[in-house]
Amino acid sequence: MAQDIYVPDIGDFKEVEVIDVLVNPGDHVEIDTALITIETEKATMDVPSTAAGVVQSLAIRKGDRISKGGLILKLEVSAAPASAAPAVTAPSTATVVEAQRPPVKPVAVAVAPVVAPVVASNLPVINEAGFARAHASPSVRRFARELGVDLSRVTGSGIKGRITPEDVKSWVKQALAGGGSGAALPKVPEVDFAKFGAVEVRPLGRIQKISGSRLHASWVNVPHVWQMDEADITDLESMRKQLKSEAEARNIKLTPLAFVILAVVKTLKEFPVFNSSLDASGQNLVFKSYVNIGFAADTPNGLVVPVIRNADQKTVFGIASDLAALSEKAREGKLGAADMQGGCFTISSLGGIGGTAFTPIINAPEVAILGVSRSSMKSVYNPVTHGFDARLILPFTLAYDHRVVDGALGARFTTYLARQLANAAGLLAVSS
Ligand code: CAO
Repeated sequence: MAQDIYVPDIGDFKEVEVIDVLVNPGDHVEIDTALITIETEKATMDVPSTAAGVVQSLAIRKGDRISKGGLILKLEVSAAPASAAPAVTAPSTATVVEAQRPPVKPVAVAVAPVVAPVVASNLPVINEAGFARAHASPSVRRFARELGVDLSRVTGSGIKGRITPEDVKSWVKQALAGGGSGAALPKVPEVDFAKFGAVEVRPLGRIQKISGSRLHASWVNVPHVWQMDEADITDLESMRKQLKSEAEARNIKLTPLAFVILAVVKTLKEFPVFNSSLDASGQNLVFKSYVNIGFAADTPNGLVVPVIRNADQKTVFGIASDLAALSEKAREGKLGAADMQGGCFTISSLGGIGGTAFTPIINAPEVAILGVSRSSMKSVYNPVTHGFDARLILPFTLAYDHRVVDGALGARFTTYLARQLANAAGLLAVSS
């Protein structure tokens, strides 16, 4: 037998927005099962079923506006309709809603029935004040209680940031995946782009998927600080030009990056903590006596990081030669796993493309990365002549793991590095 289910008495509210439809045709519902969630100016509340049965058809959709007596859905009921209809479940604020169809006395429903949490042992203790303030319907609150989820930690992806059952589920999944740390990430809202125009879906490439998850792991695990600085490379650039013919004779292309690597190696020797890594426990630093420098290479298949081994034992020509050979191998997609392992510190150079600065993500478990941008001529004050000189200035950014490196040390590193780059003769003296 079919039975219509109507909106009960919801107090003085009229034309209230339906912010969620909680059932679909074919679903079995019991008396009290939440059917829809509505939102008034004061509260969010669930409207429960007044009968048990199977949903035949829905009369409303998300976003519709309803008032008392409006049809919600048709139900195929197996038994006689329940004589006493339940109340609208308590709203998420402290308001107690009077609601019955047919109208009867107001009934207050406990907001927080304490059910033994299913996964509570892995989740942080619930902050009751925060839980009470969370923007969620009673059914979602009940669901969160059952799972032991503190709603104050969950970010809502629903209308006006309302927390949906899916948000609670994904929070639990992430908390469990995070080894019980409870450090769940808020979900990025899902958008049906096709609703707004034609779209084409292309899967990410293999390298993008691998580097994407490593970058994401670093982004969420490592507290980054970015220290910007610039170096006067006027003398270094003239030195590079002088060395060009010698490089060509050796069949080597000498780009500024080879000199930057040389200067970084010297700086790492001065500040060995930047050549270390935190061990898996996060309690110890592993210092390496070798210096292997990774560099980000842009390839048709995505970003890869080949490694120049023992860069501290190489001349600028040796470094430039490795740089060119590994870059070519990378672009041809021929790098082996060994070519990309053992790095201590990474350099990402966008100098060949452009830009004045960027903030690179650390290639964890390394503790720092250097981002190099494009050099340009600038007018620089000369304290001796009190005039301005045209100088070639190279901007760069050091990103470091703040668990390992303090701000003062980060600034000392960049200052020292800038000094090495400015002192071309001194730099090349170490590059025998
Ligand atoms: N300022 C001004 N010019 C620069 C420069 C700088 N900082 N760095 C390089 N150049 C110039 C070079 O001298 C070269 O000029 P010529 O062709 O006139 O000699 C030109 O730019 C191109 O250099 P290059 O890119 O071929 O060579 P490279 O050694 O500088 O870099 C490599 C090699 C593999 C790092 C680079 O090709 C590359 O892939 N860069 C992109 C890295 C990347 O994607 N990083 C972002 C990763 S996400 O954080």
